[in-house]
Amino acid sequence: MAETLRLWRHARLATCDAAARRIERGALLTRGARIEWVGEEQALPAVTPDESHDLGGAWVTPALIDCHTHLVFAGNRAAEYAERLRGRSYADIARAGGGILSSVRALRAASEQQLFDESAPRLAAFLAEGVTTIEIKSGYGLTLEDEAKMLRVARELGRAFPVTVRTTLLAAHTVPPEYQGRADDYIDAVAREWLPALAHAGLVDAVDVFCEGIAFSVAQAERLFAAARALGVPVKMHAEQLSNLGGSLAAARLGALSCDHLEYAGEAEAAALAAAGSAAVLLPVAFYCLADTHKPPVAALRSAGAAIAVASDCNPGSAPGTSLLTAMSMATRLFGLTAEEALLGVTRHAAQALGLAGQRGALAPGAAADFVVWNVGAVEELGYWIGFNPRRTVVRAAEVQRWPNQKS
Ligand code: DI6
Ligand code: FE
Repeated sequence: MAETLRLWRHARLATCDAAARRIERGALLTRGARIEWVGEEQALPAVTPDESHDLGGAWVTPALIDCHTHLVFAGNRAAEYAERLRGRSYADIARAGGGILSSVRALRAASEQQLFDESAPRLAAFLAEGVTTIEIKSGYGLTLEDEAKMLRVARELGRAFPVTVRTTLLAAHTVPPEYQGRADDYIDAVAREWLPALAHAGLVDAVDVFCEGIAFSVAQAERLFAAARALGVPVKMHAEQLSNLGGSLAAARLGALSCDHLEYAGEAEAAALAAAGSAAVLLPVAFYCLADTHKPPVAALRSAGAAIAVASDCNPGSAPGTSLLTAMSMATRLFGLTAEEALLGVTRHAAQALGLAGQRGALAPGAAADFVVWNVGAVEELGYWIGFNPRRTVVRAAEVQRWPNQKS
């Protein structure tokens, strides 16, 4: 059966492709689930579409991509946040057995169904803002079975909701109690046993490591990355969040898809990431919630020509947020991104951070026909409103989504 040819006309387009064009009188043609043509409506090819949609002159962008989340978790850490408000530091709480380890205890005690039920409303909040692709990391299980449980829930969310889920194994998030004082043995177990088993089970799209004084060293990250490379699994890194250990230089050298956080990175790291084509993923909600003051090197990333992405980092500790639009606002105000950079950060560059460059995150021929129609007068409004959602209609795989839209 021939794939449905759909015309989407009378639209203002922010293409977010390599040319990052704004087209005031634009149109899109989609065939099946992909975009076939994008341009000025007056230049439309002479075709007879099966369906035609008049978008009423509204702004259209690629659907949003959240390229860094820890969305599947159990419980919350509001009590720790209260402690931090009284002056205790995140690292201090972590060293005392709280922090990530307190979420590990909660996750291990939760059933797969509970985990799904707790995570689903968070995912729904992202989708309501026009997210159709989201990365979800493991990292609160820290046993083979509990990491598998998290990744299965992430996959199940992708089947239950209209969203593409990319899973990332972050077993190297912190040293679990079973391996206290034996971080090298833990990395060996993850690299030699867990990663191959989970990858063969189809649960792993990428591997991540928290490279930090309170977590894992560069040498340990490199060992894990070598195992991932042997399996053909791409790698990413939480790097330079609280200090500079040289993680992002190593990750760039090894061709990581992305380095994330980067508050303590500098010009050398920015140049290395740009040269390697590793996306620089900024996580301003964590910066905000930790009352951090050390900013990522945005000017250096910009002048080096790095692909700057913006993500929510949704997690129960440092970033308890479910709004990618709010992350855009924070990336502009707190880190100095331009409105255009913030938009590219949740579209084209976020796709690159997930290894989906050219396939998603742009209104371009060949890309997935995932886009959002907005109730805005200018696309700059997307990183401007705080706590207000201007989404009108979400289109995924060229289908108007009845949910989360009020009307279609
Ligand atoms: N960096 C983060 O921002 C999250 N993980 C990480 O390595 C925070 C995780 C948490 O505090 O639960
Ligand atoms: Fe994170």
